[in-house]
Amino acid sequence: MERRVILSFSIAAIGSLMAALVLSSCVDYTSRVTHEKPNIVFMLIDDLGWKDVGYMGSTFYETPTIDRLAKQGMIFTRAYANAANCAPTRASLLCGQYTPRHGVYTVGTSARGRSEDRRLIPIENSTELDSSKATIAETLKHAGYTSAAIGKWHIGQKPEQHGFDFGIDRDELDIKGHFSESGEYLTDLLTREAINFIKQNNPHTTKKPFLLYLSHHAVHTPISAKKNMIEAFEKKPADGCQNNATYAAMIGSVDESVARITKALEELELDNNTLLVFFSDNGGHGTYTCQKPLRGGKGMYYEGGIRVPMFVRWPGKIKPGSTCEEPVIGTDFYPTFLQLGGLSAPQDYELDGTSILPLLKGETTLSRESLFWHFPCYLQAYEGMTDESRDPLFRTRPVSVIMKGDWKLMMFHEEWVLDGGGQNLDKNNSIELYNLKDDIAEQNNLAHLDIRKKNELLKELMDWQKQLEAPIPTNPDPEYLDKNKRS
Ligand SMILES: [Ca+2]
Repeated sequence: MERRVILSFSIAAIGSLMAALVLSSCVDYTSRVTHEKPNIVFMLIDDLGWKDVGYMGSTFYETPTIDRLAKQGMIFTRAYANAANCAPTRASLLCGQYTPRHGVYTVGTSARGRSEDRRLIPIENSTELDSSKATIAETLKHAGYTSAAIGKWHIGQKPEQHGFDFGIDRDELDIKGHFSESGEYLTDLLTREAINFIKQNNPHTTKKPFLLYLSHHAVHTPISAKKNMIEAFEKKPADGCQNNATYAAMIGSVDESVARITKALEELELDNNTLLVFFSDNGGHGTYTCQKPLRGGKGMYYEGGIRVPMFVRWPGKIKPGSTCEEPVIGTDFYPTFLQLGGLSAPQDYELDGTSILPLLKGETTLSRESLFWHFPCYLQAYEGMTDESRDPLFRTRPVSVIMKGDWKLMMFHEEWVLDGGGQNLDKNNSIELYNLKDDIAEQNNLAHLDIRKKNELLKELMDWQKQLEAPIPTNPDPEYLDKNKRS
């Protein structure tokens, strides 16, 4: 990859300056391709659960615009985040690689919870995406794209140091919780900034397509929303496990954001050449929402933690009212966007995803067979959590996962060590195997019943771990041993 050019700039001066800089260096290229390359608006919602939108079946939350746009495009029923919490999903999404390649496995420390409860020493976590990684923004520059990352970043450094032309992070704004000093709601503020970016980089003027990565802090904790919206939901009867009026109001503001962005695109006559992706970085928070029938929520590698709502809208290109049931994952966006930009895969940079463009054009399957997750860390349980972890202390312990068609195998490393690296034939239940088609709620572990399928998936998972040199936690935690000696 060519190294990126890092530019310092003031927000006010950027539009014309950047356009002039890039146009002067590659006028022929950009003028030739502007009309072929779509703009990309990627809306990433924080912690939005699989069932947290109307089109996925929620009746308590209200998302009229999201529902309408989803039905104008393609709804993905099996979209997955690359991890069950924020930072690793974002790192994978932006650099196009599975977690073992970049080492951002979790948020902060990999050793959450009490040391005496952790059987193994977890693998150390990187809290920053290494600058050697080429983000999608950096690579799309080669196709003439102008890019902005607005909102939650969460993977160290700044967006501008990772190839984005513009970046606006909450750290640069005077924000407490979800409100600015002047009382503006953060979701509204970020939307306003996003619309400013679109206007200042209008491709009709710049002759350059844009990538807008709008990464909302909603609906992450603290659960906090606009008063009038909360009051509207307080009057509404609960729907089973979805009943929090403030959380519903946060989702309502996300819907307003989608509406404002789409309206701006329409007013600027950009909507027909803009691909809009709606996605979440992990499953819903187990204390505030739920996504039944899926098991668990944020932080777990059961479906409730990693399966997320997703739709793609691209007027005139995607058949309205389409639904896609093929499993797709965050790392698929990178190669998809490369293809939209007319770029081939970089020669010396591994991409772990597969372009979903064939699906958007109406194919029903991809040639890719399996998806993988690797989380060699601990995440402590939440206070008051109602979801089904494996134990009351942790949302998850170290785990690796493979998904192949309807099958999903989870390898739990603590028990795997107890099983002598597989020598004890899964005596300690180190392996869980589910058929998601028959058992979407992951209630029936088939690891002891379908040995052939278990062995097939386990071998493929371990081959993948070797291929990516995924670090596996195997060293015992001395404090755990000490506690168990005493008791
Ligand atoms: Ca998140």
